[in-house]
Amino acid sequence: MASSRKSVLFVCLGNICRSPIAEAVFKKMATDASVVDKWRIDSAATSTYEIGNPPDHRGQACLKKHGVPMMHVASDLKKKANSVKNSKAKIELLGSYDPEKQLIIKDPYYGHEEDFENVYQQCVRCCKVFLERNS
Ligand code: 6LJ
Repeated sequence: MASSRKSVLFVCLGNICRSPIAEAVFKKMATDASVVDKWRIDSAATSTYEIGNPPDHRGQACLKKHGVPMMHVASDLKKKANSVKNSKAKIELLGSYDPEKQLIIKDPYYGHEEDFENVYQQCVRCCKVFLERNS
């Protein structure tokens, strides 16, 4: 059963802003749709800047406001990739699922609260479509 689970790994630069939000949003949607057990859901960083750190406090505040639980510690994509043997993974932009066609989910690190809200809304729109297409 564990091996027949679908997997999704959300990735961004530091794994403290965008990808933990996407992970938390997707996990909540899958939980609410009672399909969370069918999935492995995680996130990781392309850089080592923030490995071991919790999500950015602005993202934490945003998800708290929307009632989406987020529990994550930044982890390293390269390290994860080395632990996978016969990967059939596809690499895609999460934004390519956006019905509003905002392809790029921009790095909000040097931004403000509203940039995190925009990241959140993009993740909600995209994760919804991604889950529908993979159910
Ligand atoms: C090597 C030089 C860079 C960022 C971020 C930016 C910068 C981040 C960050 C996203 C998540 C030693 C580490 C860049 C976590 C940290 C500050 C610089 C880190 C960059 C460029 C444009 C917009 C945002 N770099 N940390 N140091 N995003």
